Amino acid sequence: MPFQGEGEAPLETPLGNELDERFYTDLSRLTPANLVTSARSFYVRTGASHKLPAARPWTIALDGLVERPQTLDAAALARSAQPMGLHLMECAGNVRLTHFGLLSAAHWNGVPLAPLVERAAPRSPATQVLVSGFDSYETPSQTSVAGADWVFPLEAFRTSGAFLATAMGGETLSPDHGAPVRLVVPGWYGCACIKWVQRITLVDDTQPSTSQMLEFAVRTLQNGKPERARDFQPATIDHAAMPVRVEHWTVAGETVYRVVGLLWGGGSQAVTRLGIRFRPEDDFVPVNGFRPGPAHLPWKLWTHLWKPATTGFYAIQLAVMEPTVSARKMDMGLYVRFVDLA
Ligand SMILES: Nc1nc2c(c(=O)[nH]1)N[C@H]1C(S)=C(S)[C@@H](COP(=O)(O)O)O[C@H]1N2
Ligand SMILES: [Mo]
Repeated sequence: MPFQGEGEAPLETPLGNELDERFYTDLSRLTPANLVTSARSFYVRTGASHKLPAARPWTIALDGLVERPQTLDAAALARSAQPMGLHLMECAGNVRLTHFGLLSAAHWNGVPLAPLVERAAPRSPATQVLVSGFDSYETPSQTSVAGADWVFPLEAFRTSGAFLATAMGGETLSPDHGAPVRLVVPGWYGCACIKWVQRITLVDDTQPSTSQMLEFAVRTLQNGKPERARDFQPATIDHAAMPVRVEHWTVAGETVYRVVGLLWGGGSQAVTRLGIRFRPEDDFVPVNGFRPGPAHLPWKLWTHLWKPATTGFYAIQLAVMEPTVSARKMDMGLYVRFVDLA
């Protein structure tokens, strides 16, 4: 069944240029046996700049409030890169109008960032790290603000397992995904996962928020637009769930619908009860094919057999039926999807 009200943007097709380049992943094809997005299907939000210096060698300055400034060589990082696991990325601006296609999960190779920062020996006033990427384009953007820098609390790299990635899906990073080196911060929105990393600077509490942080303040659910980076909440992804496909079956002459969906976000916090409803005035009922597990990293599929009483227009919404779980965007209705059973 097609989802209604999701715009005309084609999936898995390169669209636009440079800062306005987009590529939307087709999530409807996910199956339990294939939960990994291939490198060529992985979403793109911002393509490689035409001005991107094809600098060989590419180096990353690691300096600021440190005892031992470092110069990281991208080729050396790629040689020492290790498998970092299967991690999901989601754009904080992932919306219904583009089929929620700014969401993908892949295997990454890279180098953990926390030990690299340790090696530079941060000096006492350093409390935060500014990661800066190349972000200058030939074509002015219609929708985005240039500048790609994010400021992280020092301990965030350790707790999140952040790494400098040099490969995705077993392939060297493509230009559009941030070659030669990009940041991946597991559990954080994509806006913090800076591509084309050029500089890593240790800074103190007075560091102002960057244009990228301010651009994404609303979409990462900040309290206003804090002037200082230290007043930003971690841009982590809450629990979220949505249907990715509604299947229509005829079984022994009877019409049955099967809703297949994703559950993701929430770090390593497990979900034991997932609810679903088909009309805003209904109560949530347990998803009948949901198998609670210890964790659902980075994402997991669920199914729900549905026998609607009548034809009509339905709004499918999910909820975590546990009061201690934070699922703000899902609870705001941002992931509701519509089907029309004519
Ligand atoms: N230098 C730079 N890095 C960037 C961006 C950007 O515009 N410039 N966009 C960010 C956003 S908003 C997202 S969602 C992710 C997307 O990464 P992907 O295109 O590889 O999926 O990259 C992030 N890193
Ligand atoms: Mo994003």
